[in-house]
Amino acid sequence: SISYGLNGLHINGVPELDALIIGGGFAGVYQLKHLRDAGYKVKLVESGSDYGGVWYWNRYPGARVDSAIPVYEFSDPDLWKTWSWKQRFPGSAELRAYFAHVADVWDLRRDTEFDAFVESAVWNDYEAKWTIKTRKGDVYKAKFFLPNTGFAAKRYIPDWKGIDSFRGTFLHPSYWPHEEPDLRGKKVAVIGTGSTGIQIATDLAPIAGELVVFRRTINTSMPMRQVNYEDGDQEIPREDYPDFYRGRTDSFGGFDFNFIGRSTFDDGLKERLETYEKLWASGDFKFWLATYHDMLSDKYANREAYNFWRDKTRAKIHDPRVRDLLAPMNPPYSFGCKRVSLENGFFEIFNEPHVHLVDVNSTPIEEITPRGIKTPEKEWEFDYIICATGFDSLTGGLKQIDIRGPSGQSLEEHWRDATYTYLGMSVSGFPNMFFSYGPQAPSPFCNGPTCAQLQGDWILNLMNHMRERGLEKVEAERRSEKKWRNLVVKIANATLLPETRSWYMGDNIPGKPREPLLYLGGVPTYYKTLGETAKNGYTGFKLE
Ligand code: N01
Repeated sequence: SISYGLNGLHINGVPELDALIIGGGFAGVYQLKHLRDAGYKVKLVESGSDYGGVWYWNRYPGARVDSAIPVYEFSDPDLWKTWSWKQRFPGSAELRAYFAHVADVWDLRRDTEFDAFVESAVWNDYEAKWTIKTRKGDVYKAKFFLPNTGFAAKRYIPDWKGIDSFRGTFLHPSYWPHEEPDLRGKKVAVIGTGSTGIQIATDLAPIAGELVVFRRTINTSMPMRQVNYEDGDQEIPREDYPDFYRGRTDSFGGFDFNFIGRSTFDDGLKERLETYEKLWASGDFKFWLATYHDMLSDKYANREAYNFWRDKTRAKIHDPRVRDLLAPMNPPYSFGCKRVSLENGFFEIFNEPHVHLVDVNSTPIEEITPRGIKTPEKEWEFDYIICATGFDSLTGGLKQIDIRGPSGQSLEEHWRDATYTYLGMSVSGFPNMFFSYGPQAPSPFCNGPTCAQLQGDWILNLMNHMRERGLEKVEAERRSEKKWRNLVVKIANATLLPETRSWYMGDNIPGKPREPLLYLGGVPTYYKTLGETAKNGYTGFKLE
């Protein structure tokens, strides 16, 4: 039966959509607003109870973005003219407030379904539509399936013996309880020193009774240089915002800065140190992504950067053992080839007598016990174990949904041995499906809102192109995704990244294929490639 419900056309009770979007983060909400404005019937489905994406989930103490304002927001004047930030690097609660503002200004709620985890999406070739089902039993049909699951939708907890036996509270930071646990005076373990682990440890050190950080690999964190804004005060004048936002796609990382046009050893020692000092003092990711252009590709240039970081960092740490563990004289991997984090006093916490550092390389976690954590050295007792061990990044969030194309093959099967995408947004055998901030795009090397906008605009333009021509189906050709994968690998191999074990290479998840998971050609080249593909009638795709 066909009926028109409050929300439009339903066939046999199933809502018929032009597009179903997964995810209430930057990419998802951008697409909801712009697809709807273009006249498409769209629904956004989100497993959380509100907008924010990673910022909805990551509520742990110290959770804070490490891209500065105003780069980390949408470019729409309707939003920034009516919004003022309190800090240069806002915390997760302020980011959620921003998302609520976006939802109001863009009137998003009427087309959003929360608390709905999409568990399957199956393509029906006869209807040229996806059938999408949520865990709570809702079913949708949509011409386009746009899973914006982001890069961190699937948490990773190592398979330690005894986790269930622990009598205290065991937490993964991305699923932090909405009712804030009171950690004052408690014995707390933080396992992992990625961006999450260092933020939590820094925030908990002043309040915990005892804090033990279990670390495996160094984190080459750099000073964040937080700034508190007075009322309405912002980093740059608002009249400059339009130019500022236009400039984001000219920057390698989608920021407001770029690598400098010189190699490390073009400068003599004195000039080089001056340059490093200047980058260091400005905070942000400048010492990583606004430095000499050969830093990530030349091992001598890279070592020079590491030495500078090392000396600055060692000077902050009193205990020689801790100093050697957190900032060793020789780097265990190339600087910047694992995610660099921004810190606000992380290294100094180890100068406090109640904060301890355990090196899991020499004293591994043998098991979680009812009382705490057992290493070969001793059994540590804890009230809380915070497992900041990261995510099955980039591919995990997509592979955990049962997505099946016309052949019946699932995405998980298609990607079992190696990831294939075309343009980091589409996959052969999966028509009318586009994801953003996923594998083989600049994703983790691109500021989130920049990527959400440029990929969202490209998807919308493609949908418009098809609508104008009465086309029903678009699918990446197999040879285009093979070529794209080869390009992604080739670019990565011209850098030092593949030599380092990191989640950029899939190394953090046991059994995950080892491969470069991101496009390292930079945002300007990626943006140009997307533009050229569109201009030439969407080369590399079959359109019917
Ligand atoms: O996760 P991670 P994350 N035994 O994978 C360790 C973004 N983010 O949640 O390095 C012991 O980086 C692991 O050790 P190693 C950002 O893009 C942004 O911290 O693999 N330790 C590592 O130290 C970031 O990169 C923000 O040797 C184990 C840690 O756990 C991404 O999210 C804030 C272990 C995992 O670090 C993920 O960050 C937070 C084991 N068996 C996150 N397994 C901001 O914007 C893993 N580890 C600031």
